[in-house]
Amino acid sequence: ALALVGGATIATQAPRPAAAAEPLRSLVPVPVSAQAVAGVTHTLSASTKIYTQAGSAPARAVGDYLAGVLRRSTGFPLPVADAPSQTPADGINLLLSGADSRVGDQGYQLDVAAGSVALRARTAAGLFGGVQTLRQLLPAKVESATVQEGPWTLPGANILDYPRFAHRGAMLDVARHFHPVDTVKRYIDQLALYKINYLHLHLTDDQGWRIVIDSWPRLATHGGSTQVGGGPGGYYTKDQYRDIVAYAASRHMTVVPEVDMPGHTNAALSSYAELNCNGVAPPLRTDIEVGYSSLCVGKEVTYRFVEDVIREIAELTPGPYFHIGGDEAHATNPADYQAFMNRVLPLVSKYGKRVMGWHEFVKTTTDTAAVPQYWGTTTSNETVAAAARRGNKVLMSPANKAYLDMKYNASTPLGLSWAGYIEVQTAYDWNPGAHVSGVGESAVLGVEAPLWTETIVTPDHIEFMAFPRLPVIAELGWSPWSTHDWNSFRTRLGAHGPRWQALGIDYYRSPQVPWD
Ligand code: TNX
Repeated sequence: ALALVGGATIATQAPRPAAAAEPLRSLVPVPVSAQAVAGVTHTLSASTKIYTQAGSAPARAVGDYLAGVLRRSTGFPLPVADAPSQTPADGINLLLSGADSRVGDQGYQLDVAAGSVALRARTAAGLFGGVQTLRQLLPAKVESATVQEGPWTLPGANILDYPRFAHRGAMLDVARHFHPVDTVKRYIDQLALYKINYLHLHLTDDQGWRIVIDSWPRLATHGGSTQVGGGPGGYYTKDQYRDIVAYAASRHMTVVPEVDMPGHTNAALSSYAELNCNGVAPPLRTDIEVGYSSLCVGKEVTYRFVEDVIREIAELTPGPYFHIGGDEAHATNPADYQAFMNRVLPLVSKYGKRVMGWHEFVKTTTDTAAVPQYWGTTTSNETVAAAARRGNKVLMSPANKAYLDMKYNASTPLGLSWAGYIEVQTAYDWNPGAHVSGVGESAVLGVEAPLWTETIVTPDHIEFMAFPRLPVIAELGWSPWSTHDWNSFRTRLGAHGPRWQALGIDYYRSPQVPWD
């Protein structure tokens, strides 16, 4: 029902060019280069086989994943076997040799010929990205969970593709409303479609603490016991969290855990009285105020607590980053904020992780390995520009462009609007490599689309806010700036509606997009 909200209908759209219906012209993110091979097609059949690089377990895993996707809708057996040689055999070939060097460690080459489909990359991550492109070259019904009628025809093509930015992320706030493991996995699968390679989990906030910390058990059992609106909340056991991390890894996605501090900590303060400067535990909060809580900077116990938390979460984290939050510390005075970060940032390094944080924190450090995540709404920010001058890489999440929790327009039933309304064109219309003055292309690590969940409760809600804007941010992070063109983009995006429908994704039918 939500998908019907939002105003205009297809009838108000200008007719779309017929050529755009061709899958090769509807890829999101658009590849670096994609040439049609006239007169050539490749049709999958009940005897199609998938061959993967002999001796490579990661390549085999990508082949098994592809087979899993295609078997559901085609009903074909699609056996997966070692590639007999580096010459593509009859069928779909996932090879770790022969790719153009420009593909780097995330890109791929995909050549669709009459006799074979050859996907080549230098890494399994590259093959995985290429598999997402391959899916988009098949009819939308390939995404269906049940067997459909073919034909399953791919257009003849030569594609060379690699990302503009190494880091393309999405954040899910599991603190304001708790989102169980299956919801997170479903979102991971949706993110993978658009070549997102980092999942940032906002694990703690005023309203909830969502992961077990063995040395401080009340964080989860008390701090996780409610959520915005007063519902029962929840938390991940360590095994559940490991399961999320492993599932993300199987989609070539790295989890970035966030423990927000020193502000946004009411759930922790409520769980342990000794963490409060006055020794009194406040009640749990289920409202959506921000900026009122702070860890007690002057107490030693604060740093024992923070070190235990960082150590236990770092142990669950194969990825390089630990996100310390650091935003909206309005209840921590600037000297205390500096003193807190002086103690805490080295703890992240001590446990082998690289610091990421909301951009405010970067004013407290000269460490050029620290990554500020820019969430401001303006195009100048001296703290972030100064960090870029020193050599820090910046992750771009401008709230008025990349925030998936902002309403599309005044009648959007979900979301907030403090950073403005974000219709699809607004989300598309910025250049991550030139958005903040003094933070140029080479200072940008990548982009992230955060989804705060004060108003977001169910998987349907997540999907309605993320689709179609998540693919927008994904394209800004992947595709060369030279391809940036709203009319081309919106037409390509419109072709994805039937794919989302087949996947059961409840998306916002923006009137700005000519939906197929
Ligand atoms: C600001 S953005 C916050 C979050 C809220 C969000 C709602 C940022 C670093 N902090 O605490 O959830 O706005 O849009």
